Amino acid sequence: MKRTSRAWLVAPVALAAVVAASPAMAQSGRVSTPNLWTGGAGLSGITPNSSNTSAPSNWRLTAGSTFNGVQGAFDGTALLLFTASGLSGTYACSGSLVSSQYVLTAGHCTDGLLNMSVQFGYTNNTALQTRNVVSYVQAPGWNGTLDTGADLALIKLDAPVTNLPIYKLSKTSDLGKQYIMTGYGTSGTGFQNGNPNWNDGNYGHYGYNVFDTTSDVFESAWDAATGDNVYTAPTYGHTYVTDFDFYNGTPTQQSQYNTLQRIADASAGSWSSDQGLGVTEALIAGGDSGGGDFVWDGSQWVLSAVHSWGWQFCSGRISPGGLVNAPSCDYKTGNSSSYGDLSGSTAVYDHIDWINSVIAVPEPGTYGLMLGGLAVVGGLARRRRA
Ligand SMILES: [Ca+2]
Ligand SMILES: [Ca+2]
Ligand SMILES: [Ca+2]
Repeated sequence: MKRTSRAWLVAPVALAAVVAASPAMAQSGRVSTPNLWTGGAGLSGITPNSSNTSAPSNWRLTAGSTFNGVQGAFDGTALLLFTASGLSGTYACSGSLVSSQYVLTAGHCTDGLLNMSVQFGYTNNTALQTRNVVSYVQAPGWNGTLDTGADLALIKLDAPVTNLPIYKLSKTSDLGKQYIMTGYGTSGTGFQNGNPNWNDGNYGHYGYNVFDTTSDVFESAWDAATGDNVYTAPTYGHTYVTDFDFYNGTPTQQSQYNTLQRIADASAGSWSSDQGLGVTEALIAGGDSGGGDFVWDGSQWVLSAVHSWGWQFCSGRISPGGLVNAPSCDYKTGNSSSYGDLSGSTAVYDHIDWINSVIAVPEPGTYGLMLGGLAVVGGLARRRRA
């Protein structure tokens, strides 16, 4: 097996706060590029991060917010601002705390990394805690190729954080489950043409969706039907795929923009995809790369997957005169995270051993060792008293 894991070390360096002026990148096919951070542009003209019809402020990821009765449930989600070789400017990704000193993010957020700040619970330009990154390790197999299931990296903080949630990792496939996505990326409405924006960039955002299938399943079914050659073999794990279902109460349009079901129908696929979660349905956009998808296990939020890519799959594929002579399932073209677009997230359950080997999370088998250590401490204390 090819192994391309890399380690890296730098002195902590403060990041420039605001950098602008980078040309918009041409976006076709899957996109995993982190987004240029322009510092947030004030709060006028706010648009929600999803199809939510309620006030956008209801959908901000504000510090201390309660989800399923867990106060501050996502305060362990971080805004990552960084510079990297080959990228001009300061870029944004997102990440999730998996030990007191490690954050799990996307592998592509660390390619060529020069320096990075990590801001937990970032709300209205204030973070609960801020750290710098001293090193990173990319997942074995990450070489810049999306859909191999290896778009993960662990970044080490310069000092441990305290009193923030440390997320447990999902140990099984969460296919078919509803999840909540978190991140500090750009926001949009699903109706927009062109790039989502940073109008609400002073806040993180959240929304809901469903893991409908994995990328290898839908891509290989599609290729078998079309010869389109979109398939990438999942060498190291799996990538969950989600569609951004349309919602405004119009049933025919809900069906039209139910992309994953339409792909299944067009390719004799083995999955199914419902018409979405109504006003709570959302999709990631630029800057959300590396952020977490969480499932509820009955008592806590568990980190299930890490945002990897967005894909305007329908554009030019299912359209009038295309594979099926029917309306397109892409509501708007352009890198818009519009209705009908897809996102992919790297499943963490395939990578538990690697993650634990880096962050040294105590497993039940090591409790004995820990207790032994405590006994030694106790012995020392007794000796001092004697
Ligand atoms: Ca969906
Ligand atoms: Ca759907
Ligand atoms: Ca689109």
